[in-house]
Amino acid sequence: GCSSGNNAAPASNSGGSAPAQTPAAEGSGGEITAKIGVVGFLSGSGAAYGEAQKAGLELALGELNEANKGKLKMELKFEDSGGEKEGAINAVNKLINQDNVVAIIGPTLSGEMFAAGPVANEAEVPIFGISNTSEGINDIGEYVFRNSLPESIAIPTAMKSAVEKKGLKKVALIYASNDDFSVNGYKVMKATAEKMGLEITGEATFSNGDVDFSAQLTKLKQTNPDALLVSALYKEGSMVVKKARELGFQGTILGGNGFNNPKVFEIAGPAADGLIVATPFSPEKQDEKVQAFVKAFEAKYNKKPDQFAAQAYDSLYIMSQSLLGAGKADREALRDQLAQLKDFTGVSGKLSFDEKRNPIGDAVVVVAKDGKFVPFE
Ligand code: 1QQ
Repeated sequence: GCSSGNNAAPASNSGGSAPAQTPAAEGSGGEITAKIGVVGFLSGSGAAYGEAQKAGLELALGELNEANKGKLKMELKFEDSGGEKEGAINAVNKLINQDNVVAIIGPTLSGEMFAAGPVANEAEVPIFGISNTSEGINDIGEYVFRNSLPESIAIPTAMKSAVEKKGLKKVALIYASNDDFSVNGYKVMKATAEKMGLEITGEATFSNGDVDFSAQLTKLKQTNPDALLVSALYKEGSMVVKKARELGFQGTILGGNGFNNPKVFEIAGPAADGLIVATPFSPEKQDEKVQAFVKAFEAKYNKKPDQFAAQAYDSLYIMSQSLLGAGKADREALRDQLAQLKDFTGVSGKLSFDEKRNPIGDAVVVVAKDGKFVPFE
């Protein structure tokens, strides 16, 4: 089911309504049509991540197609990966071979990107991770990009802040051992603890899909840590937080990027209070661009955007800027434009890439309080 013709050929007036005597003039150009695929965790245990990403992308799409009228029209084709590597691979294959997209945004999880990124890279289709925070994502290849702030920046920022303000000395770690993102976060937590001279009192693992964490948490609590470091996606992570409090753990709880979603408050309830996380995005930030985004998001969806929505939103602005720079919907030209991205300022902060296309950006540290994240100070 391949479409005919060259991949991602510059699409000009293919609708047939344009008068034949006015081909795209050189220099001024016709309207570029760009079909972009999106692979999201849209169903299953992490569906709130994918939903937030879809919401952010659709908001940006409306704004950009309006602003770019006559120059660029973007289309989004969403595919649900279910948060599975296999699902992500299938989605990427379909978007490339059947839908002939010029680029792909997603997939949601680092593990999915590790599985599906090579497929896009080999096909020379730019693939842009908006929530892939693990180390090694960019090593997949030169068609792989991300604006996701790596855990290697976010977690140390949160830990330093927590150690400083809470005087932590002893920490225990718990993480999902069957999820690439969670394993990477755990490694960063452990390395950071060692670097900071913290004592590690214990370690425990669970699997995504687990619902009972009492055995692990009972054991860890007995090691008497000042803080529990949790590397997990929101569903399991929130249940871990809730159970730890139920078991009477009163110390600090600190988590990774997986907690940056409002589902945490739904699942953990008041037990979420005090949870410390680092994020590149806060809807509270007193910044014109951020507040305009929050306002537009709230008007459209009747809720505040989270980090996943914000990074998705930014990614389409980056695509727009890069496609306009390329002057055509061409995969290679788009890749080159993306690689040149410098000092892009989005709602999730300033973004530029290092020589390996790793994002460089800042994290803010937030703490859960009464059903939302507020600055940790
Ligand atoms: C990753 C993440 C997750 C929290 C995305 C939902 O950061 O998989 O890299």
